[in-house]
Amino acid sequence: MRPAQLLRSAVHLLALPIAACAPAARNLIIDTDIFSDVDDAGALLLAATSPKANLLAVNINVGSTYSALAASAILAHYGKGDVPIGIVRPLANSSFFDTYAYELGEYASKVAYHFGSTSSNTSSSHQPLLPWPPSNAEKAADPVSLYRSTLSAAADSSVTIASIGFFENLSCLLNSTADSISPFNGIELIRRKVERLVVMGGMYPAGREFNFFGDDPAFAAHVVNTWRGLTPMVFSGGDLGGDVFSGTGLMRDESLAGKDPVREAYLWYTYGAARPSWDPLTVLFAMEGGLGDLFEYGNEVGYNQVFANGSNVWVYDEAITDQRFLKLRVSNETAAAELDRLYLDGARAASKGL
Ligand SMILES: *[C@@H]1O[C@H](CO)[C@@H](O)[C@H](O)[C@H]1NC(C)=O
Ligand SMILES: *[C@@H]1O[C@H](CO)[C@@H](O)[C@H](O)[C@H]1NC(C)=O
Ligand SMILES: *[C@@H]1O[C@H](CO)[C@@H](O)[C@H](O)[C@H]1NC(C)=O
Ligand SMILES: *[C@@H]1O[C@H](CO)[C@@H](O)[C@H](O)[C@H]1NC(C)=O
Ligand SMILES: *[C@@H]1O[C@H](CO)[C@@H](O)[C@H](O)[C@H]1NC(C)=O
Ligand SMILES: CC(=O)N[C@H]1CO[C@H](CO)[C@@H](O)[C@@H]1O
Repeated sequence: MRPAQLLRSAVHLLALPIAACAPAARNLIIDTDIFSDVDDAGALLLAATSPKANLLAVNINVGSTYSALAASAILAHYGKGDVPIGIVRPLANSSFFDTYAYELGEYASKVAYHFGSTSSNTSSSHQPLLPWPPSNAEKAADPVSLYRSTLSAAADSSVTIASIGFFENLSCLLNSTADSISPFNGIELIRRKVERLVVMGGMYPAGREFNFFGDDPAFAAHVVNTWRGLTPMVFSGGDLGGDVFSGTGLMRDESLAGKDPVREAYLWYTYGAARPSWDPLTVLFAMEGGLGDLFEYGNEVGYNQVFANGSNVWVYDEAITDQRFLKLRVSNETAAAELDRLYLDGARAASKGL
């Protein structure tokens, strides 16, 4: 991108959202692959504890019973045990193991087990929605039904969807037809109810990233390419969060030892090392009315094209002005420090029963 373009885009953005009287809390649906990386747990902590988010639903796009129970235990710990959870079928008792580096440990089943029991020793008085044993995961909703009912019940143009994993559920939502939940098909529901889609996936302005190719890349391509023109879309790429290492503040706070599910999840997964922040940064952006202090946009015009092989490229088309990709406006240290502050604030408030 030419520098002049960048400058124009920065000026344009300053004028945009901050003045627009944002509601106290944004309606948010999170679509997560909480399983193979712990940053989904950090993202759920943020969404569950931020006053800026009104978490309406969490959909899980990996079919592990532990993922459903872990998400449920995390939400319940932060006082959001009543937020409905959907998960893809079929389910299996599958756990993620140390596959390509020592640092990447299993955490979902441990969170599910240690924080999902009814005799949970957390300080929260809220019972998890889906407590241990894993068979309780079958009680989670069907993701497409959960999307349809949540969107139907929401005010028009009021819902932000943050996609921080794979795309099968969103693809199914797009393909869904009128039913007993709503007379509108998926595309009409999205057009009416969704304010914008915020996607963690891809590389900007071009490249190849796990969330687009890691499952079936055809679903990513279907969602991103079909969504064009339905609502604004904002993309947070592998390049954005990959260099922002967070979680150490939470892991080092001994006063939370054994008490906070996300703190323990980070320790079980990274053995104390900070972790890239793809999903937390994406959710942080999604909860903001505007750009907030950490972000700027990397483009002014054009759209994201995703190929069937999971690669993506930004197409600079002057006619399309409702898609953006994010860049950090601050250093990676500043962004990581802000995430660490928010994790700690949320975890400490929950541990005090606030
Ligand atoms: C998971 O394991 C439990 C026993 O802990 C069993 O009852 C359940 O059927 C298993 N679920 C699946 C999907 O294999
Ligand atoms: C949705 O429909 C498109 C074709 O319109 C298809 O390519 C895609 O696989 C469908 N999604 C799912 C999840 O079946
Ligand atoms: C910032 O980026 C540098 C270079 O990639 C990296 O070594 C460092 O760990 C990062 N710091 C944080 C706090 O993310
Ligand atoms: C909570 O207590 C149970 C048994 O009472 C124990 O197995 C579990 O490890 C504890 N959880 C944590 C996170 O310390
Ligand atoms: C993916 O497909 C696109 C379009 O066909 C192509 O340009 C690109 O080279 C492919 N990428 C890979 C990694 O195969
Ligand atoms: C179905 C589909 O829906 N895709 C996955 C996401 O959720 C649906 C249920 O709505 C599962 O059947 C799919 O496996």
